[in-house]
Amino acid sequence: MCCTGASSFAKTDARKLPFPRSLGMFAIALGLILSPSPGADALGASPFFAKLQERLVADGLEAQFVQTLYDNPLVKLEPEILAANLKRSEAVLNYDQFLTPTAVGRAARYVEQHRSALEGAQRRNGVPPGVIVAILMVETSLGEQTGRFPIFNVLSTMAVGDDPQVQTLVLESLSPEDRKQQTDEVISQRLERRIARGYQELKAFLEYARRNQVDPLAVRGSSEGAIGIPQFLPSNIGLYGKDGDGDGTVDLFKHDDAIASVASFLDMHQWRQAHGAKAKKRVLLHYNRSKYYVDTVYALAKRLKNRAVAENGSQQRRAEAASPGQAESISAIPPSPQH
Ligand SMILES: [Ca+2]
Repeated sequence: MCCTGASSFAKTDARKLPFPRSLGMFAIALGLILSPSPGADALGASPFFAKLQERLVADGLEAQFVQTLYDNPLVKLEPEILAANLKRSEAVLNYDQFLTPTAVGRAARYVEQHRSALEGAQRRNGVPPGVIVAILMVETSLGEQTGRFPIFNVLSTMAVGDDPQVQTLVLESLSPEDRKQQTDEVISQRLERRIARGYQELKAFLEYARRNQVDPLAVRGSSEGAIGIPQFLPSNIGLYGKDGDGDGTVDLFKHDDAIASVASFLDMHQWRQAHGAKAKKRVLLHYNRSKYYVDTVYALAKRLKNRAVAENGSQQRRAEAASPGQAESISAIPPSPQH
């Protein structure tokens, strides 16, 4: 389910671009100017990405690296993916699925399996395990659904989204029904936000790939460009990504790194300074601006905490029954099984 789609750090400082107020009129005008518009079989890298490559090199990326990437036949424009994001309505997504007994049970087992990383993150960043795990659950079902889209193509398409031909292709990918569900104004704003962050995220992604010896063409993620178990946008990997397993690289497809990175993100957004549900939820809003998302993460974290407390209580009672008067207080997380 990958980050409930629209999740994942939707926060960006959207650079305001001149954009038509009426997409309908805009599309008609473009159709007249550009007819016939490029078809689906003309979506190879060239010529859409030519200026983009120049810009990346001018901004410091190695020319040979950039050229080799864009020469690869796997690289292409993906207007359908960009269009799909414009028609999604997060309000109708089913967040209840994360609060079922089955989901809570899975999350609780995840806490057990990754206890060491979670406790380390709590020590370093003050973020409780339940909160981290709740985020990973809602983002990617604990790493099971990290996204199937080729990130390099997605971000490259966003980065050239201010090209009128690209915008036409994106709009043509929306069905009349899609167009009816929202006003042109809303569609326009959604597209504008993605265009505004496209280049910055692409550049951050390539820098991340270089730094961590990752093949950019091999990375798959969400249709919004978010990556890994915690669904970080690339610009956030550099800011908040942490090497949780100590292997020298940040790999958000690894659980230890994902856990450490979520804790780092929340810590740097003042989790420890936030007191009470309202303040904590305000911090979570930095992770995802959706109220539904935040309420769900908070509720799941609370259930995990209550469950851990209940388990502790029953363990303590068993210990007291076995050795009356000897039981000691234990942490909110039940102790590890002995191997
Ligand atoms: Ca690592």
